[in-house]
Amino acid sequence: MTVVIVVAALVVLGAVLFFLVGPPRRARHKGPPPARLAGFFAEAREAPVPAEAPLPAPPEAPPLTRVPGLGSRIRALFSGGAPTTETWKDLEDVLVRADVGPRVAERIVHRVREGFESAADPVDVLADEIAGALGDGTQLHLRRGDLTVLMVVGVNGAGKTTTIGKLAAMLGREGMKVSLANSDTFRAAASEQLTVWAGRAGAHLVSQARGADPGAVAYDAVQAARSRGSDVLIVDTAGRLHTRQPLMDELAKVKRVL
Ligand SMILES: Nc1nc2c(ncn2[C@@H]2O[C@H](COP(=O)(O)OP(=O)(O)O)[C@@H](O)[C@H]2O)c(=O)[nH]1
Ligand SMILES: [Mg+2]
Repeated sequence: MTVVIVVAALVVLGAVLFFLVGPPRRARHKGPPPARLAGFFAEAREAPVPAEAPLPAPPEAPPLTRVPGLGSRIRALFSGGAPTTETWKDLEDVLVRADVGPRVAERIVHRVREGFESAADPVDVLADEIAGALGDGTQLHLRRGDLTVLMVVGVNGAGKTTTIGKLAAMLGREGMKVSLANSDTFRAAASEQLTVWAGRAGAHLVSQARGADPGAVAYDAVQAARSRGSDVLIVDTAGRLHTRQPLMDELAKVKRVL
């Protein structure tokens, strides 16, 4: 009871004060700043802007050194006159370092050694032998007037995307209409990389956001390639090791979808 009376009294007192004094004032200023502040602003505007301190010079970059290509390394081996046993061993070593399997490297060097004449360019001789070692199984078996789909698979960094760029350029030069599909939806910037290659080769690209289903990209790409009347569709895939079964199953799915 006492509490109710006290609360009622406080409410009445508050209402009376409100009518007598008005609402509480807020410390808000409208209009121009008071004279002392105006002087401060004027001074600040006229003060010279301090010159920017010069940035410290960037550290000296080390000079770019060009790694000699395979051809120049091989010519260097043969520059000292007639090849010795050491030269042939070094040549085998150069090939193995360039990812040629040891057995194939040995076979190639053996063949080059057999037919080598001192006047010949070792790089030309080697190129012929390597082409021979690759065999004739590189026909693309394209079906003219119909869509041929090439699906490119392999381990990471093997050169799938780069090779697709080269294939697209080559087929384009042969007068074929080429479409590319980016079913590598895993690697960062894979789409950007293939976009650059498609642009260079004048090919049409089908791509989706990173993380999309690679099978869905492949499906869309076939539809798009058909409706554009493309002769060839080259499908890029994310690199994987053949020992990773779930990743191999994913490839099998993309192939089924295609
Ligand atoms: N020198 C050289 N580098 C290559 C060749 N093919 C690919 N590369 C490089 O190898 C790296 C991996 O190639 P990429 O095509 O992205 O491999 P992917 O992961 O199989 O698609 C890139 O830096 C390419 O520039 C080639 O024929 N010669
Ligand atoms: Mg790639």
